[in-house]
Amino acid sequence: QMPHAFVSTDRIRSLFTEAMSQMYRAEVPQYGTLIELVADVNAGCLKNNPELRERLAGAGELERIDVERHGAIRLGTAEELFTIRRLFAVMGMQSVGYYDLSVAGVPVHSTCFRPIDEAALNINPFRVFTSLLRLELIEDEGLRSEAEAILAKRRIYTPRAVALIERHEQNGGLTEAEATEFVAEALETFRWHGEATVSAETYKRLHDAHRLIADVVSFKGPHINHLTPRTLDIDVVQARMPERGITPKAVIEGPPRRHCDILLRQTSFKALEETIVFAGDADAVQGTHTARFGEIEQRGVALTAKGRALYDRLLASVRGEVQVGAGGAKAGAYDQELAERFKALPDSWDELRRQGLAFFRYCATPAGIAAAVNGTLTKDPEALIAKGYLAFSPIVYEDFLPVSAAGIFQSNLGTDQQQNYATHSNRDAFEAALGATVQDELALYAERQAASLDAAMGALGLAPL
Ligand code: OOG
Ligand code: NI
Repeated sequence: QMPHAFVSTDRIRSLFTEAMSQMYRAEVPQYGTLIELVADVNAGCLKNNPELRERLAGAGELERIDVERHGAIRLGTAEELFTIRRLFAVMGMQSVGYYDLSVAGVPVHSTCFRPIDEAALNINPFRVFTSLLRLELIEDEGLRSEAEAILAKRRIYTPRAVALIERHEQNGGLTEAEATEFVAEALETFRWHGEATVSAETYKRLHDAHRLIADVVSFKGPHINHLTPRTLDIDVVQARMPERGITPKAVIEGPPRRHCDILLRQTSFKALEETIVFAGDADAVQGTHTARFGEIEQRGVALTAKGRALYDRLLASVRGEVQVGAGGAKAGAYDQELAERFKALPDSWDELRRQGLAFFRYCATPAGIAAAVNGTLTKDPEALIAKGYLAFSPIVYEDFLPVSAAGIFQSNLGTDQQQNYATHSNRDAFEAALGATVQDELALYAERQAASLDAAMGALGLAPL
């Protein structure tokens, strides 16, 4: 029997990424301007840094530099989250990591939907930061049940999108024609609707409870609220945004600029104020809503639990010392303090590796393979590295950072003010809604590192460690 002519989930993800990018550029022209600035800066970096160009070309990354790396949506109900998991599965994306944003004053918890295996990440690493509103954090009971009732009525997926998700689940894939249709149908969920589903009065009450609650509850669907291309020099893009009439947030989130990039650095431009029309009376009442923005990211090596603990400690110490205020006060002092304190984290690939602070991919070198032909080699990886028989390169961090995400949220809720206060996270409720457990990102990096080392040892004629 002929195998089904299914297209790969990687291809569906690529088609979807492209369609979403086109849609968002048309909806938010300032995002198009940001993309142009990023492309200019990336081109300049590659021109001035042949070594970087060569490294990216070697990793097969040059053609994909300008492809978006992530986007974000905010969902309102458990059912919506349950279905989004199935929708993203059609594109080869799974839930990785649990982020509790309530600790930063944002009433959501979140996960990242992304490809997990290395080949899929190389083809298209697109991921979506997906948040679920925590209605239980609305204090006013009346408002809470009103919000629940409004959300219960909406249908954010087209019937055809749901049918195609089911077909994918039953048949194990989609044909090319089905995939094309699926992408168009799935895109509808992410589209912006300027017509609110609530009256001006209801919107105001939701907004007064939290701006984010108004954003999630007042509309027909979970509009994509930003897309994020990758930049090769985030500091330059941040500095040059105003030249193009774009207002960046006050500080770049994440680690400071370093020789060896770690984790994730990101910054965004402020959400736009857009005209909306409220539901209700015959006379359409107009208002404005701010939700949609643009962001850029620069990724570095994934840190181990030990490295991450050091990162978290250093970042917390900076934030304890300098709090960036509303309107960006003290941003300069924050940046300086960040650079200063992070000197405690080694800034060489070899030190990061030796101290077990970051994850690396190992491979046998041609010299090592040649030497293995002539005799048995030592099994000690450090000795093999010293001889030049075993090489290593950083594994890129593919996930998000909760403190940074909170900063991005805050900035786009109209303030750069950093807040730090604590409540309870509720991972069990999140996973119950999702209908699956979220995968542990550290375990995924550790597996990739171990698999690369086993393969490298095999290539050197040695049994796995
Ligand atoms: C998501 C904000 C977080 C990131 O890159 O950390 C985020 C949102 O505003 O919905 O996108
Ligand atoms: Ni983002």
